[in-house]
Amino acid sequence: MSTSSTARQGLELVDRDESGVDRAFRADVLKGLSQKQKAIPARWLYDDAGSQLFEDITKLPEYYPTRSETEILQDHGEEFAAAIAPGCAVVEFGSGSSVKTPLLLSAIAPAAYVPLDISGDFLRASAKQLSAKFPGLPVHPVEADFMRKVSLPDQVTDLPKLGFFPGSTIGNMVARTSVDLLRTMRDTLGDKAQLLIGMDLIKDAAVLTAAYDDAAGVTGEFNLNLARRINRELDATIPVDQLRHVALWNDDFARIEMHCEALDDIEFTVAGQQFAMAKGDTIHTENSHKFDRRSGNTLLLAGGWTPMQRWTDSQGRFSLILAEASIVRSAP
Ligand code: AVJ
Repeated sequence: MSTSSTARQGLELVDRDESGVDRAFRADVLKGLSQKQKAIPARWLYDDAGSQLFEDITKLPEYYPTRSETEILQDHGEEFAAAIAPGCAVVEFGSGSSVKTPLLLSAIAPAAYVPLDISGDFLRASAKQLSAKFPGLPVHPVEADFMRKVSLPDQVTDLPKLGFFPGSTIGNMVARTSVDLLRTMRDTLGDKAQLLIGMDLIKDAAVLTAAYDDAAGVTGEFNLNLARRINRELDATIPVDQLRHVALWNDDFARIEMHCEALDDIEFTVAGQQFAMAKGDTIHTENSHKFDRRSGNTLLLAGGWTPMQRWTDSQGRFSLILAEASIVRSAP
């Protein structure tokens, strides 16, 4: 897993230069700010401050996805238990939430739980929480980048596998990347596996934009924290008070986009490089794709998964889909 240039910081796999700068972060930021439409991959939103702000977002009145998905997990436990292979290993892509994961584990009583996360710190913290709640359950955390094939612990080799990918995190990726990930998940889990995946649904644009531009301004802070992080970590001079948070609905691509918009003409440096934005220019910081029944099914099929069962919350805002790796061929 580790290469000669990969230093372990705490338990995190981060490649840092002599002065402690995350090389991948710097490369993504410099490349992204050099484009005509400035864009920085959304994964960099989640430093410690960003992860805390996202936690705060999940409690906002406007941000329905977490509550809607939790409602589904609460209300359909018996159906999950009937549809999911008994005695399976639940492999969660991401460290797991303290609310959603226990709901699933209680419902289906699996034989093992395998959280996968690139951040060793989050992984250890959530594995510890889980073990405390489920004392008899074997928990095998794996520190890994799940965008690549992960070799699962020997202890679960002979168990049926259920992948769990809640939160509509799949919606953060453009189609090509999400298809790559779904196929990689299939490689990781095996061709007899099942996958339980959350997908947020297309709905009234006002409801969507409110969820990503809340009245209390928490999502704005989350978005602008990326510029603050660049200033903190990359010796940069972005005038954050000259940027404003924008959330817009892109109907062609069925996604919410987050941008940081310049309130004036501005200039700044990042790691010694000069950048400029004219008033109204934006840095695109996140996509959050939304789905309907058909587009969700099509995405899963393109990624090598056959959708089998689907649940939505009482307000029809969010969906959980159970899919199987074995391809059901309905045409020659
Ligand atoms: C963590 C990707 C599920 O897209 O809804 C929330 C991130 N961004 N508010 C989402 C997010 C702004 C969130 N996900």
